[in-house]
Amino acid sequence: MKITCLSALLATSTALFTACNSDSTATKQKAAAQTASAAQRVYVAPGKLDDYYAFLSGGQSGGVFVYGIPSCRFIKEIAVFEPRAGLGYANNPGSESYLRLKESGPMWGDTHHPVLSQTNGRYDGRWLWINDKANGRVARISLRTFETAVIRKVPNIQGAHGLDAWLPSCKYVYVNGELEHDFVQNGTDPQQYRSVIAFLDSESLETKFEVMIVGNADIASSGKDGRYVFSTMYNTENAVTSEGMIERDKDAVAAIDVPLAEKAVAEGKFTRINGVPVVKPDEVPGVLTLIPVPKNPHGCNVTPDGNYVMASGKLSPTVTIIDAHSLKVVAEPEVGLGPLHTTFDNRGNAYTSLFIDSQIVKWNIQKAIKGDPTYIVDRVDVHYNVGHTKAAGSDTSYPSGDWLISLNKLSKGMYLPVGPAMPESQELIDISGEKMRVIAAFPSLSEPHDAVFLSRQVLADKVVQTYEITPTATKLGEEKLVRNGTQVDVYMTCIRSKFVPEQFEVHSGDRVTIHLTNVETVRDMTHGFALAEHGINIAVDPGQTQVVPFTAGAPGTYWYYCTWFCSALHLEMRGRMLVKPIGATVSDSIAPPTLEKTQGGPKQDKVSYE
Ligand code: RUQ
Ligand code: CUA
Ligand code: CA
Repeated sequence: MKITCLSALLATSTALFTACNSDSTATKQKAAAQTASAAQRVYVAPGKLDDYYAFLSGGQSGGVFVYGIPSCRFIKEIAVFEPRAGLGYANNPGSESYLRLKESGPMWGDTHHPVLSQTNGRYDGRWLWINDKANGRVARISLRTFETAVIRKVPNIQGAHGLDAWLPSCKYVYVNGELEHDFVQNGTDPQQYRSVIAFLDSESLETKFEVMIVGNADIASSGKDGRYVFSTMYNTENAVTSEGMIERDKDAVAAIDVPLAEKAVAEGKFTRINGVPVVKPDEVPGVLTLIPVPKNPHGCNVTPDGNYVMASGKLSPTVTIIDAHSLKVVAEPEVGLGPLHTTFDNRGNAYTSLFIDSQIVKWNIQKAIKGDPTYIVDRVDVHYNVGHTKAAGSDTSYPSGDWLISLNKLSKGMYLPVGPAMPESQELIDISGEKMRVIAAFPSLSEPHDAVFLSRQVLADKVVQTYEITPTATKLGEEKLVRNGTQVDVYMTCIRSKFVPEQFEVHSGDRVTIHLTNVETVRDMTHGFALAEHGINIAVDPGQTQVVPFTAGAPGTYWYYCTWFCSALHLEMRGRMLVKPIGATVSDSIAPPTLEKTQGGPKQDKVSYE
């Protein structure tokens, strides 16, 4: 309509102009009413809570973004595979988060697929798993604290891509190796290239076993009855060039019979490679079934009832519907150009993202299976080039059917121009009615791939107010300095608005370890500890103890101060590390200097207000 109006105006035809103008009054009124009702749908008054958490993967930002839905308000970034100095995460060599990340691989990651834990087909609010495609890792985030709890490197995998939990038990999370290589001989001959689908203990993330495949595994979705897990494969050619990867007319959906793989492992029918039992399908018939689908499929999504797997065509304008029990293809409805991912409501509809068409298409699953030509229900334009799409609860057995998020790769002119690079964009779509309705758009840092919604009710009594005090925590009144040659341990507490101690003495070159416990007992009273000239900045949440080692620099006075604005005396919340020359006498006392002593030095002259 806008375009028509515009061209009419440009044509400067009076007749057209009048027609357009009278038409536009009604149009404007309608648009205003629509805007108002859309605004109402996402309006969450200040202080009121959203209905859902949306966990968006962070892509090359290496973390997870938490948004409130429907308001689309950004709430938190969970740092996972990349240091975040502002959050005191993995930025101080020697701290717990630093060591955990460092031990697992590089200090950055590429997160694609957030997966929530389930019990009895519903989200249970325990954990969120996320993959690092770049460095072959998987992490588990605790939803009690919204912090990374475990990061593990997966052996034999390059390009840890598709991720899902084996349902219904969530005994394993499994991750797909997208990039084939020779992990047996470490050679370069493409003939020897293989990939694996790895099954990790869902809590410890230790790799329990792997199933070897020829070609690659891309996107993952688990069946719901404790038998098969599914993965799309776009490179069954096992090719090493993009032309080679699109040579065949058909690629596949891989179905792995998990109990059969477990049995093979128990019976010793595996080869141990880099410490992991690897099951080879030619030695264990039935463990891997390849279901042919049109070339280079992408998304893989099991329906909430567990009856079908949908493989989105990508290069084919179709979605292949596979019976998740018999593994037979039952239908291949055409949906539009560039189908990537499919998600579900609670009324038997599927929603497929169309990358090339820049649309979400809603279609009825049973109608498509029965060959009823009216299976397409609705289409809506998104802005622009959607990758993943996810409806609330779509991965569970009980989707909610109210909201859907469209994760768009390009935002173009959607937001104020901020240079050649623009933010990623998400759109929130109301799917509660027959017709879809785009309600809001919101930007984010680069680059969310996928998202999951979690109803706030699920976490209502699960998110902790404070960390549990650990046995190694420093208690109020028990602060101390322990010197052992050149190793100095300072056991410190903090509470509004004071560090104890407010001073300690070390020698230049000493290995100093600060053990800082935040003894606050209420939520949200985080304190920071930044140490001048030593590159140290940690954040300590209520109840938490952070340990940070460093080497004391040249002799002098170095202030440490709180980096989180915590109280009216936040700026005064600081203390001194007194570094003495090697060989000088140092005191182990952490008692504050006497008043007499502090007042002994020069003072500012009386302040005049003239
Ligand atoms: S991929 S746009 Cu990593 Cu999830 Cu499909
Ligand atoms: Cu503690 Cu600011
Ligand atoms: Ca192919």
